[in-house]
Amino acid sequence: MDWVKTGQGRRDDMVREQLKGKNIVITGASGGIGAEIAKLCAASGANLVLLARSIGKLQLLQGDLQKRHYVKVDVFQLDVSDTEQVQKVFGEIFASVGYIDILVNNAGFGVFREAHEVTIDEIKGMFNVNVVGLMACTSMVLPKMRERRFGHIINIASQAGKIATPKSSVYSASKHAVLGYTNSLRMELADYNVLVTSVNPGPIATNFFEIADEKGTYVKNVQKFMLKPQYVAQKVVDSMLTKTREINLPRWMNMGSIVYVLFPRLFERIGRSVLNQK
Ligand code: NJP
Repeated sequence: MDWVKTGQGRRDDMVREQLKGKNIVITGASGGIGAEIAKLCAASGANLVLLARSIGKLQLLQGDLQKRHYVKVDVFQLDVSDTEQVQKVFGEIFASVGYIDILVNNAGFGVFREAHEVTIDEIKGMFNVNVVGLMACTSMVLPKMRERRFGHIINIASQAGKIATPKSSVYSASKHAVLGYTNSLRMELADYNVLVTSVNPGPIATNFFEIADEKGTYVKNVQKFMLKPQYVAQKVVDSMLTKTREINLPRWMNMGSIVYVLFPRLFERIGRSVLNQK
């Protein structure tokens, strides 16, 4: 009985209806936010293409989603930092599904250490995955999305792309790059009806910190305001095929970035110790 549904209930139905039968590609779908986004999209009747290096985890998720939701789920092993592999895999994706409606660039990782402690290989690793990989996957979908004048590119960036904090110089730089790219892309694609959204979360309870936070200091310090991956995923899915410029979570954290832009010197002076949680 639709007439008794709340505003939220009606919105959920609309999202579900919009995503039904759409082809959605998610990078880094073997765990964390990516896997949660995949579950919600499958529940909405979307066809999925799931990408990550851990093919075994992808196959488990594929089996589960197909059984629960009767949707088509393709999985491909892909290291997004290998640009030749990106071209090959996207060729196979187009051969399998024809076109892509939504690309979620989610694959990424961070290493939280002071700049002088990060190795050159780690610097290259973060930029090759978080930045070059994201751009390479985007390049693969752009020609068809522009031609069809339809599509949505969702880039998982970070609040670290807006406020750089101690011990995250390289990760933060990589996410600043993602935001710069995303903002330009949005303007380039505005006349082609292709939507572009950035997602800027604060800390989320995922395996991300197994690599990022070797000593567990950060996780301990920010435990009380860690976001649940299911919550972040729901916000991402709610934004699909809508003109959402940015998703900032939690909202209060984004206020910090606004104050930072307005009063950078003061913010760094006062905020340095508060921001030094790693
Ligand atoms: O992390 P995690 P999240 N090629 O570790 C994949 C951003 N973020 O879900 O390849 C392809 O559970 C990896 O798969 P696998 C963050 O920067 C997070 O939290 O099999 N895929 C796995 O599926 C990232 O962009 C927080 O190992 C690669 C996935 O990426 C996104 O959220 C806060 C890959 C990572 O899952 C998802 O991270 C924030 C590669 N080379 C932004 N390398 C947070 N958690 O606090 C990794 O602001 N993956």
